Amino acid sequence: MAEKIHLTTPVYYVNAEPHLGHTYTTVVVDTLARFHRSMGRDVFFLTGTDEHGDKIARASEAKNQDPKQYAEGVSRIFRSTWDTCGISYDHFMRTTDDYHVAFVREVLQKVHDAGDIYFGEYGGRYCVGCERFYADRELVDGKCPDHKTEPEWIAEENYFFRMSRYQDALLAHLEANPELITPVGYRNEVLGLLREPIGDLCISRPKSRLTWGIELPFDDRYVCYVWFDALINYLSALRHARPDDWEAYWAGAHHFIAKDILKPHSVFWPTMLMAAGIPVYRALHVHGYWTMDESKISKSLGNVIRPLDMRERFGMDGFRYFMLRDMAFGSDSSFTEKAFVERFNADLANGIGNLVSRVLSMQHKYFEGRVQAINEDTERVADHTLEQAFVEAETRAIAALERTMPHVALEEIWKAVAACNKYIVEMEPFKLWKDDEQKPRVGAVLHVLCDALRHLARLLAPFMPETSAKIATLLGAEAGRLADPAPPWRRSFCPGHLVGQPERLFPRIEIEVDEVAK
Ligand code: ME8
Repeated sequence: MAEKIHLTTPVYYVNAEPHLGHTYTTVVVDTLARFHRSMGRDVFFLTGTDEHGDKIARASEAKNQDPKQYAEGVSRIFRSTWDTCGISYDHFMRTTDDYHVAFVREVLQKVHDAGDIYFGEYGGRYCVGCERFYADRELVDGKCPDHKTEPEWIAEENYFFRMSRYQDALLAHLEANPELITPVGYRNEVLGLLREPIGDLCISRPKSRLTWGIELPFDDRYVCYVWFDALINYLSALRHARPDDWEAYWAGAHHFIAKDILKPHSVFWPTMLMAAGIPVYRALHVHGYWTMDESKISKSLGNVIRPLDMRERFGMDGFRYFMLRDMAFGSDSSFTEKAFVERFNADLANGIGNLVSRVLSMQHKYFEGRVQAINEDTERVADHTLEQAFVEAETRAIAALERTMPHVALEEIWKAVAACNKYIVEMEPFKLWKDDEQKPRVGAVLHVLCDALRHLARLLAPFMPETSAKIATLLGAEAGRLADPAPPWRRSFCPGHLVGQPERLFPRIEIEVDEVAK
């Protein structure tokens, strides 16, 4: 039976529309979902929206709307953005969905019955942007490091989850599972957090202060803290959509987040799971921030890049390529239009775009678009060297994707693109064509190049699905699956096969550097 795997993005807050940061996480998970499917694995790709809590209540007030109606509107924008961008999610969940609300209450009751939830008083500094209390040592000049605002002092009676009870078990679990949190820098950060007492977690908000939340099943004067509610989405949606075999998917649960929400995912969530008697997720993959002018791109700071604008201006695949290639998964990356345009022109317009159109042009110019035969007389060692470059690129790209390093996978694939260009320069088909006796060799060179393009389409499929399909269509060939055994790509065309007319896949972006450098 196919291996089951559950891939998740965070559920995004509906206090504003999707930007580059959300799009990056979603596109990484989409790329991996396509990759795992191509390896024959059974994927459940979950995304959605986080709709309760102070932050949303305040955002809806500012718009003079009731929170339900407000959340509905923005959630729809997230969903339709992902649809327009071609994101291949299997389920879009909303934390206001009935099945989720019911399951959160079930978990709360279970943990309460087990004695892990108690009533007490607490005062602390609370950042509404982050929806969490901050310890003084976590603040920078008395302000939240992300939102650059001073947290409010809040003191009240509340319910608490006995998180501290699971601290030792969490540490032991992390030590026994070196791949639980990657890249390793974030694992070390969590090990650091676990060296200090983690304390207990306040999991309620009195209705006198906030009504927009899930009511506690054991005290109707309170609603559930939004993080306790939101984290459970990863399970509630899976159980709802895959009721018969959710446990098999859960055993392969991989969460993808940025470092802003490391603590809730690495400390709150696994201890909640332990208290509920559910195994901890398989892996947490943490990436860095997209920044602009040194600041994190965020809705509250207003320095926003909209995915639909980028798609409209440069095409979705160009935008996907830039995000996946430019950010080393785990590190921060700064976004400038200049960097975008330079990479687009170098790697896409001059890189694969040019390669595809060159090969198809020569095929049409010399052979009226018909692929020629290769035989012992027309075959050369260089053909095998090029084949080898693709076999290596594939092996390395697969290994990089298995380790959640899409930037490395693309780097490897572009080495194969470079190998094609080198092959053309060395074979000099335009010169050979002048010698009648060499014409069959020109046919063989172009056949090898068409095979290479077909293979390139296969390799690009998870990263740039439209481009992959386009190249395959131009070649009149199926892109095929990445994990096809022993790439059957050499001499894959019958002699006489007609390929399409050359097209410019990625027209160069002509914008003055000064204009885009802003
Ligand atoms: O935190 N760079 O939702 P959110 C990279 N609802 N990624 C970024 C980013 C940036 N500048 N800005 C946002 C929440 N992201 C909670 C999550 S999950 C149970 C609850 C991405 O709308 C990144 O994935 O603030 C980050 O972790 C997430 O959006 C935060 O989205």
